[in-house]
Parts: sequence; C-alpha cells; structure tokens
Amino acid sequence: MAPVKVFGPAMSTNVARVLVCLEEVGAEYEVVDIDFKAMEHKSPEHLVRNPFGQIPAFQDGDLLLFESRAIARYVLRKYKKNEVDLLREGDLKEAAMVDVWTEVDAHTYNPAISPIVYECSSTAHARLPTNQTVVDESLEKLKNVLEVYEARLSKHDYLAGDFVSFADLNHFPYTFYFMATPHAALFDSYPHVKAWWERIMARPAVKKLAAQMVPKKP
Ligand SMILES: N[C@@H](CCC(=O)N[C@@H](CS)C(=O)NCC(=O)O)C(=O)O
Repeated sequence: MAPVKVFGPAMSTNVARVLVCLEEVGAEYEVVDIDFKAMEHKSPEHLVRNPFGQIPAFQDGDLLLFESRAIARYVLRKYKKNEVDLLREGDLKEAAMVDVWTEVDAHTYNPAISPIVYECSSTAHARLPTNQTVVDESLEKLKNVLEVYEARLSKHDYLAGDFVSFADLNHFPYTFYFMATPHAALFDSYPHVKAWWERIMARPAVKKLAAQMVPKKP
C-alpha cells in the first residue's frame, strides 16, 4: 500500500504536529516539500489539497485533508494500537480530558508562546527587528498559563492524566522552538512543567522529529 503523504517541511510547526503522530504510531509516510519561496503553497495543485493555501496538507489514497490537528487525529485513529493510544477514545472521560487539554494548547498556550517564537526566530530577524513589546506581553501571558500547567502537572504526569496523549504531543513544536530562544530559562521556574517537557522530549518519536527541525535561533 502506498504510504500516506504529508505536504510541507518538517521544520514547520503545524507539519511537525502531524509528523510526530505518524512517528508515534510507526506509520509509513512520505514528506513532500512545498517551496514557499516559489509560492507553491498558493499553486492550483496545492489549493486542491488545502483551499487556504497553507501547509500541512495530507493525502491517503483519495482522501485529502488539511488542518494539522484534524490530520493528526485521523492518523492516530487509523493506526491506533493498544500500546499507542493517544486519543483514549475507548474511555469517554479520558478522551474528554484529551480534548480539554488539546483545546487549551490551541486556544491558550499557543497564542501565548507562538509570538515569542516568531519574534525571536532568525527568519523573523531577517525581515524585521524583534518587537520587544509583543515579546514582553506574550511572556506575561505565558507565565499565567504555565502557573495553571504547574498546578495540573503537580497532580498528574501528563496533561490529560497519568498517560501520555495527543494533548501533550501538541505542545511539542512550539515549545521546542521556544527552548531555542533567550527565554527558555522561564521553564526552570515551573519544575513540574519542566519535568513534563523532558518526558516529552525523551520520546523516540519526538527525538526523531526534533533532529529534523532547525531551531529558529535568536
Ligand atoms: N490551522 C492550520 C494553520 C496552518 C498554518 O498556519 N500554516 C502556515 C505554516 S506553519 C502556512 O501555511 N502559512 C502560509 C500562509 O498562510 O499563507 C493548521 O493547524 O494546519
């Protein structure tokens, strides 16, 4: 059977979210690069895959998907094994907790951390100087979020409970790049969050992806 295809480079945060799930379940896949400089993401071929002209896009036979979280859920459902059950859909309450913390990542954690990553990245520097106001405001937001995470992770090893899940993995791409910014030491003030992050980084699937992602150094 032909492997599934992921369109977009591994170094993109939203692409990495999909790839780390494919690695976790041990699925075969092919990464098809999309050349942003050549505006390939806005080409008619790519707009068929993703009508918003964004990456990632995904193909499994005649199925075309976009939106990284939806793609990742498809992957986790399709290749679910007893030893790799990252959505916990066999248990209503556990699945609900996975959903809660997946939403927290999308709507609370990401909006706080992503502007810092963006402002401190070398690609942003090539275009514009760092907007320190944005960084400072985002750091304040991130501290408030990390306080909640610290309380949660002092009671459980992972966000949804005492089991690793899709909710934890969702945090990997932006946190990985955040750790390459001058603000990485912020996590030292939250020991349970730091230990959780180290547990995520120790996963073979995460290590493999991390090696392919070029940190956006300040
Ligand atoms: N919500 C989308 C966001 C996708 C997204 O923002 N992709 C960026 C790269 S990480 C992109 O393609 N940007 C180019 C553009 O918007 O024109 C997802 O999770 O897949």
